[in-house]
Amino acid sequence: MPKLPTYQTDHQTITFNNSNRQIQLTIITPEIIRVSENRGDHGASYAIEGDKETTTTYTVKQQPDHYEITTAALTIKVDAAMHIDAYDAHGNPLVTDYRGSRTPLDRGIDEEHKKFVQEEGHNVPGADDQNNPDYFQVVKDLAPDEQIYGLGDKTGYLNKRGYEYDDWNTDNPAPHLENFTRLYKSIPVMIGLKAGHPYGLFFDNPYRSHFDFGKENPNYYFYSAEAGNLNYYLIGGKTLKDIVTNYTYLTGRTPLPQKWTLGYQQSRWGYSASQKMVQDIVDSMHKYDLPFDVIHLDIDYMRGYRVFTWNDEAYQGNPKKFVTDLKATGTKIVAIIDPGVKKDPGYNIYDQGIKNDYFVKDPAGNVYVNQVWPGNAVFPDFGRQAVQKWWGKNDQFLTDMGVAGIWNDMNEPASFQGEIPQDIVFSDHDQPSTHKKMHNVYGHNMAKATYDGVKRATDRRPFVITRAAYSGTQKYSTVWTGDNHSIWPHLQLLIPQLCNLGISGFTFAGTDIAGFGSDATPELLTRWIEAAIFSPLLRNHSAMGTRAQEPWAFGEPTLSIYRKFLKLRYRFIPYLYDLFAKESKNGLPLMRPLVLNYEDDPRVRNINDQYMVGDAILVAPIVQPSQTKRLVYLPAGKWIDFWNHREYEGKQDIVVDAPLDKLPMFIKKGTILPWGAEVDHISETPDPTMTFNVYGDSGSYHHYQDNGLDFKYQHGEFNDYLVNVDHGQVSVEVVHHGFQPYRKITVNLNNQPVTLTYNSTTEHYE
Ligand code: MIG
Repeated sequence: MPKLPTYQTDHQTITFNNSNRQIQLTIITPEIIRVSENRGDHGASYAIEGDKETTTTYTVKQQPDHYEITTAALTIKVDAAMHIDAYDAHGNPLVTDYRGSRTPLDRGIDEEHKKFVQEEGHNVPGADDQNNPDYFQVVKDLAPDEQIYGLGDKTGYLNKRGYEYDDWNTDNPAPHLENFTRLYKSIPVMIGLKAGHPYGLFFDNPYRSHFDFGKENPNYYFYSAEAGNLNYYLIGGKTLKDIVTNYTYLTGRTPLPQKWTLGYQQSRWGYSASQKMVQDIVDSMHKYDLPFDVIHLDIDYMRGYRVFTWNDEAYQGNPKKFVTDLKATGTKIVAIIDPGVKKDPGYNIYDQGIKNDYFVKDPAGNVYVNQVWPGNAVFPDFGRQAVQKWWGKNDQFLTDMGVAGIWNDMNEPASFQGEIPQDIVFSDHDQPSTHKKMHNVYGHNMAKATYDGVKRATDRRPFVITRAAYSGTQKYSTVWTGDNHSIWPHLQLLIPQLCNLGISGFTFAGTDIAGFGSDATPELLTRWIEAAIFSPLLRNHSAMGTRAQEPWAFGEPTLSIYRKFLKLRYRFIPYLYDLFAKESKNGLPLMRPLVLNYEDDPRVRNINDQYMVGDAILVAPIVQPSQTKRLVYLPAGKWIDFWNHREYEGKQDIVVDAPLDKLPMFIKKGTILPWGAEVDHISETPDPTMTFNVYGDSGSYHHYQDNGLDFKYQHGEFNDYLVNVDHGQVSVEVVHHGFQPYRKITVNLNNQPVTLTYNSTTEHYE
């Protein structure tokens, strides 16, 4: 029998040694165990901040042919060959090493073809190049009944099984379809169900890497990386929800946003070239009675695309006045900032960066130049504290103008004259490193710098939107899915894409409504606003030169339908905000795949055209042209049609009518939902009243209220209401009281309103 490795324990780390390898297991919590092998890379994690290890009891047991490391939730077996196998508390296998050797597909590919595939961006052979001396791979068993979710913003379907992906952030303008292996973000987490047993697997290594989920061979899946340490986390839990909660415990959760960020946002590349164009959009929003909160300024507001400048002449010499006046009427401005700094001696940002040595350099020590929007440009070295501080401080140029949020683009980083070479010197936690290592965390570091800068400057909850991201960026920034197109497949894509982002920790996400590139049609625009109406970030954005797609662009009936859905969105903002308050504690996304709520039901394990909002709302949009009826799968329970209140038994497929102006929606029976007042934007003054709708005759619900702006809630300035309905008996309690309560609360019970008034003497609703 082969000899078992020796081992030592040091607190919660167990180090296994044999003649050629040293592998460590670190018990982070009973449900999270890290597996690592030092392969010479150093530098701390970008995804995980602070010490996550909690005091955990565990045992190490020696069996004849393996060791067993056991916590309350997980057992890891380590054998003589250092295979690592993880089981849940009942002995069900979760993540086990594949014992065979890989049998790669013969792709019959010649060199010319390889180059073509690479240029098309469909594949990055580098990440699975077994001839590279730094290459390593982790190959695990794939069960016949196993689904794999997560991985952030990847294209394709909810269940990633059968597909391959790469992590190497890229900006590819071609329509993102299911054969794309990579997009703008690298979020290397798998959330899996193996024979119905949930697990998570997080590979925390920013180098270029590759995932194959049974495409090469249905018996295994593998992860490979071009360099870096072996460093992965095995995550257990009783449910898929526990897995997401544990993963976000590790990498962080989206903090509570300002409430107005949940309002409707209108954008188009080109508006911001003049004050008049922006004003015209604002005026049209008002004229057509469309509720909204934000207008975005794309790159045209700057002087020659120089970041942290404003083309004042196009804004009547006083952009600050413009932004401030808009704010007074309830409209917020979000402005874009790219990382590339125009190479332009005499321009203050360039000069400061050169003087302080803030830009990345080639190995010979010359500042590296590539091209982006301003022409020749240089790139801040965001892996350095001083550079992050400087950048964050520059954001004050915008916040001082009254700009309410910052949109970070091009931070993969994208560049027009070929990709930045791998050996360009980028810092890694202040130590010299390379683009090869820092590429995938560039956007993360930029977003963090922006978040910190805006927080320091405003003391509001920063609203940052980023295109590139790494695991953990959710702590700092909202994301959007980049340059989609006005095509039906991209309307279809938004459901699995936002659901997978959500269970990968990125709950605050959205797609460009009606598509960025290509030309929208009235029907596509209509179905898109319906499908996306619960997407946490709700923004219509398009590329200059494409057909206009503002709500009014196609006249009636598109405008009226669009208006109806925007008004509906605002009614649901209190519910969405409640979900954010919960998410900031448990990491569970707002918009979620059905499998997250009903993992035991095999029917929901790859539903790509329905989603849920929290636990209460099931949404089944129309995502095909000319379709006016569809099949909807209702999972266990009883469901109430939102529009006509008809009740359905779950665990069945039903056919619903969905004419152009209807979004099929079902509310879980027994739910109480807050129902915001009809408003034209989210006001900064507290709502005086609140309404709750009851679906059924019993239920209970926690509702959260605070000022929706700053960090006072962290010092107790919020209310937590408990609304209870028991067979028609209504009660409301303020279980945490730290904010001005609603004067009146109305609970609609089977269309019978019950109104309660706050008695400030007894501090009760009566
Ligand atoms: O190379 O700033 O994804 O939203 O409108 C294109 C112009 C640069 C890409 C972003 C898009 C934005 C556009 N940008």
